[in-house]
Amino acid sequence: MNVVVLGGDGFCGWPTALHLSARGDDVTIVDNFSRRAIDVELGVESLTPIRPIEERIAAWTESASRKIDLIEFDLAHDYERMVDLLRDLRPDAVVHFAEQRAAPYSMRSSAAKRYTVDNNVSGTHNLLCAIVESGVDAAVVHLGTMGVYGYGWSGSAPIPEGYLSVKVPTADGDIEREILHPANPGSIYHMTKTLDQLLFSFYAKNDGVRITDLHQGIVWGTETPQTILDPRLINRFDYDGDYGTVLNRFIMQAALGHPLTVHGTGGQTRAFIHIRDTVRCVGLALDHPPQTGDRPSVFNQVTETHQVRELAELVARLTGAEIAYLPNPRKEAAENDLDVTRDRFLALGLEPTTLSDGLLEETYEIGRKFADRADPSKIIARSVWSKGMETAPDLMD
Ligand code: NAD
Ligand code: USQ
Repeated sequence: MNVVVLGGDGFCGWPTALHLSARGDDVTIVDNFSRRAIDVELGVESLTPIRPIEERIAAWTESASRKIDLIEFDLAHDYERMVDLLRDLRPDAVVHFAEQRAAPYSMRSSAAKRYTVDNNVSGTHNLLCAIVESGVDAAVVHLGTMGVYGYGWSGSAPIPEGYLSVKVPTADGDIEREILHPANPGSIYHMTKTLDQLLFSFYAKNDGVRITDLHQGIVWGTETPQTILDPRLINRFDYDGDYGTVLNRFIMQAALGHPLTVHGTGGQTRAFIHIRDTVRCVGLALDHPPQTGDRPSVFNQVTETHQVRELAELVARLTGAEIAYLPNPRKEAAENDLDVTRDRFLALGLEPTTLSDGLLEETYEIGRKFADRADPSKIIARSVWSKGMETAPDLMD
């Protein structure tokens, strides 16, 4: 399969590009390296020493005797480059990771809010519009988020895969319909993903674009069978207060001897998936695209759910770390139920990797190996959801 990976230099995009290349797909990465630029803006670096993209790609060719092509442009602003790329490469599919993906970053300032909306919504729209203009029938696989459903809206009712069955009252009795699950975003970032969903519905209906939207949970871990083949292939590991996600942060904090930073009571329940399963799921989605005229196909890309407090206790038990209960910089429910339907990937043969599979230790070892690269002053989350909200002081020099 000929596949373009938009955002292929990122945390999920890089290992996915390698996975697809390893299974025989012809891969072209597109990226504008905005994520690397945001690291510079925030004065932080990946915990792992990621190499420049050219060096990564050269190392892959040496390790696997496989070629990956690279094209640099900004999906949100270089529309003609996207049209030209589709016409030149005529890909079978485009995997779309190229968005600003951190909820705290999206809330840190007016500039970051506006950048996130502009980048994410324009990028997604440019891709869809370019597919129509080019006339190339490339299937789209987009990385969306579980956060489009929000947390706690439907209580303990299971969250369906994208569409909710409802009864619409009419004068002649109820009619049954399936609608997009109500959007209930908890940050500007999550809101952009709910806007993406509307763009997908329209372009599938109006232009017959074939779209799969993967509502992914929080990705943890860092390595995949391909990224461990050579140190130059190592994947990104974000740990800072804006980009670090909760489980990888707890594991890294334990490795550093930093208390585990639970926001509030830690009663928040979230969905998780290991990076090894992220790349497999994208491969499965590419192999099972919808037909022209179908509504967007939605998968919940999740393998397990956990409460934040329970994760902190697990990491503390395994490592002896202390737990710190801190003021929550976000506006979110202190406690929520989360029952996620995840039948579609299981039906396609996904064998889920779970926390119990020994990979916590693997991630902890990476945390220990690179602990001296961490800047403890970047750990506490300081982007607040509205002005004046309290944040914690640094807990370590
Ligand atoms: P990331 O920031 O590491 O990677 C995104 C990549 O896209 C970066 O390399 C960035 O430079 C590039 N990019 C951003 N805007 C671009 C543009 N306008 N033009 C070209 N390239 C651009 O993020 P990630 O963690 O790999 O996430 C990838 C996707 O998966 C995102 O859409 C995110 O919303 C989704 N997702 C991530 C997680 C997670 O836990 N990391 C969970 C659920 C969903
Ligand atoms: N949290 C802590 N302590 C921390 C960090 C986070 O208690 O040190 C809490 C947060 O308050 C939140 C939960 O952990 O309640 C999850 O936070 P997170 O930063 O791990 O995840 P989130 O902001 O939801 O975003 C991440 C990715 C995003 C993706 C999303 C999937 O950055 O790209 O869309 O996970 S989901 O959560 O399913 O919406």
